[in-house]
Amino acid sequence: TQGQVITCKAAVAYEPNKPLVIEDVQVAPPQAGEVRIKILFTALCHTDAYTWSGKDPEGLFPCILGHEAAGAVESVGEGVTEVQPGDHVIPCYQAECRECKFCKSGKTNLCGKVRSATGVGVMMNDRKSRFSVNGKPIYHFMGTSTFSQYTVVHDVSVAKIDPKAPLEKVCLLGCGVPTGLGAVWNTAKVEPGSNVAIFGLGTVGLAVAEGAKTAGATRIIGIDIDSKKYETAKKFGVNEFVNPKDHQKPIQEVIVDLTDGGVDYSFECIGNVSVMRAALECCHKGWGTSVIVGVAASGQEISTRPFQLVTGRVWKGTAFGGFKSRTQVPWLVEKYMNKEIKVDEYITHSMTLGEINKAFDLLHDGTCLRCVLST
Ligand code: NAD
Ligand code: AHE
Ligand code: ZN
Repeated sequence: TQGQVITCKAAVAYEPNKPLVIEDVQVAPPQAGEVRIKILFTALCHTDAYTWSGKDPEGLFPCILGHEAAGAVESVGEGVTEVQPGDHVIPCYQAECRECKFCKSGKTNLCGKVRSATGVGVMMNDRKSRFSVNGKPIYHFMGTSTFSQYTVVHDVSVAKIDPKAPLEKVCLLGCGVPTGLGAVWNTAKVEPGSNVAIFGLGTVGLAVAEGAKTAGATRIIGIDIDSKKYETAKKFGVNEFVNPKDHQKPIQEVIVDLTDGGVDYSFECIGNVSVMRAALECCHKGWGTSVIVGVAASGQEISTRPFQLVTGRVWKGTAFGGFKSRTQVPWLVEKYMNKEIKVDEYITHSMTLGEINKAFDLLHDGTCLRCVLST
């Protein structure tokens, strides 16, 4: 198949919110600096649903969504040296080129090399898509497009992993789990003995809990409007639970009262701008730090009284938990293999690519954390 167009099945999003269509898609060979990957397993993340909803200004249609996956390299383009056919890999929507201003800064995991292309659904080389259906181009998404049996990505967006790692599990290390762990370890840098509040106990919030537990946090307070979330959350380290619906007062006041003035760290893992405000305002005066992890829709804005920051609270955000993807995803895979981090526990459902619309329905069901599709 090397050097040839591959025809395979992919789930195409033709229009916002219209069911995805399983199509025969043509996938062009990788050009210079590109890698064609046979996707074996892909999970769904709420960010896919967000873009599908039409609220993401970077969501272009028709496109192939998906960004949490694992597979094997099928072929590589000219000049690609770090991976070869057969290597097991995780596509990384957050690239790492190790050469750009961002990568060299030592201050961020964001990478500038291919971002201008991945935000508009094309490849860097020729600003075109490698996907088509009957000659009509289909946009890429987040530089990954994993809801397909084959995809083409930039070489700076590929993490080569231990071939012994079970791909049906470690596909989760492409997004949600690292995001939560890294929000605690890299972005907030939670110290032992800290009090932590987590707003939203989906996969991302639970991974924050796991990160907080391993960082030695003392009180890990989970906040969710679905009380059923507490039972599962306990297994990830949450040791107190508050449902905002059980209280008359604003939730930030409830947390401040519970914690003698506020928490040391809070995390917003929902994507709701009023909860982002509450998460900042439940932080302790003088030092409390709040990290925004959830993705809010285009056009939404955050607000608070500047006095909240004047008096020492800190407002931050995180993308992919601050992890340098190509370097650290393989390290996270090793941590999983050594049983130092959970992954299996986040997988509540398994299906096939053909059942993807059913899998999207499940995202809105409180019992689903991650659904893994075999392609
Ligand atoms: P999820 O939907 O599984 O979890 C959200 C949880 O929040 C649910 O348990 C829900 O009951 C709860 N919730 C909803 N409204 C609430 C409210 N007002 N108060 C308290 N709880 C409330 O989602 P997820 O997969 O865990 O993802 C969470 C967010 O993180 C999404 O916005 C996703 O797009 C984003 N995300 C960001 C990054 C990043 O790099 N920054 C990476 C992955 C995901
Ligand atoms: N395209 C959206 C923003 C989406 C967003 O914030 N994405 C997160 C990852 S979410 C993964 O589930 C991210 O890492 N952003 C950094 C980046 O460079 O995209 C919009 O609203 O425009
Ligand atoms: Zn995601």
